[in-house]
Amino acid sequence: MASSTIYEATCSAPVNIAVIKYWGKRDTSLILPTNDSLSVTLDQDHLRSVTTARADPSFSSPPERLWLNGVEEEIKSQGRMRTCIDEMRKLRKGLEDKDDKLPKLSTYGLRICSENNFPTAAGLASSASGFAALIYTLASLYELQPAVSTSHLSRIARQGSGSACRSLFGGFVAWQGGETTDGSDSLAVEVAPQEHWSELQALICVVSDAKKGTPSTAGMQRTVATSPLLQHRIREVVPARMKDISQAIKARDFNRFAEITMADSNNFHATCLDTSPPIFYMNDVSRAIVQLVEEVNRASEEAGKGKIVAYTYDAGPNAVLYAPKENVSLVLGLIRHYFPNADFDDTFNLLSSGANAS
Ligand code: 2P0
Repeated sequence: MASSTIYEATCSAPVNIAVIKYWGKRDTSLILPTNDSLSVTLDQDHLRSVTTARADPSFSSPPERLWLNGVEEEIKSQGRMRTCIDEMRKLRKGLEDKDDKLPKLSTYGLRICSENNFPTAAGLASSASGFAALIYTLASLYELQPAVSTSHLSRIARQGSGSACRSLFGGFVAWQGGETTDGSDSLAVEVAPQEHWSELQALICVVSDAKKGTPSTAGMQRTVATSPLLQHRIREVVPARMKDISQAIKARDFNRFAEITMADSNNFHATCLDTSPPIFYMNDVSRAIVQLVEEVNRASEEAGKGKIVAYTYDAGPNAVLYAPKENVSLVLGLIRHYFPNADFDDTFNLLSSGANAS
């Protein structure tokens, strides 16, 4: 029967910034990590990917096409995008097999458009929000929820980009690395929703918007292959920190949260330096921000108060600062005072409630 129904969905997903870092894969094709990680999902108004997908039986040759920020991208046959689309189709087919009345969307072609509301070159995690938005949009188009849980969807987003699995949830999110070889237990879970600790805010200081020297995917496997320190990180450092930071988040204990966040950023960058040849992501400005934060915190602690602010750095020189709302104007003032010539995007972001339909 010919149908005039349009099958289309638009959803968005936010960026997440890890406080316990993912760095290393034990399986590079399924994207299974060498350690658990934990992140904070940022406010969607500032940093998000928005994806629209349409399914139509007339879409053919090729059945799927994709545009990223207005430019058409090839969907490679062995690529991550292909895997994500195929896995989502399988889930839809499962529903269609159980219910004869459902339109056979799993047999239709797809047109997908995705845009970021932030510059991809800013060194921010566009692959995380991008794949999370793709998976959430296809889940909405295929009406997979509630039959398929968000954690189940995160297993598929993970196969697009590891950190993407964490962007399906808002607030505080753990990626449980899992132990199986098929990846069935490698998924994201919510540690606490955004409302749990809404006073916590994030400031992104874009130190450089140049494209990073060593891409994460290649860099992390060089670390796996050559860094003795990574083995210590995987076995000793991360398991204890995952427990400690989860407790700090549940107790809204900023002092402990800040201590663990900064220690893990430094441990991650130490493993990069321990890689052969070494990988340098932070630069002189990044290190100056570390010194400023350490000094501000020391002065506050000497005055009998707790830490004011925490830093963390991903695979690039840009600083992400976390601070309770009451400290935000002080931190902004200090940053502007000590870096008067820097053109930082110093908007404080609220935390986000996760992927959602637009
Ligand atoms: C993280 N990063 O936990 C860590 C911290 C960068 C430093 O996840 O190969 O883009 O696509 O799984 O997720 C960056 O790595 O790598 C990353 P793939 P991804 O956020």
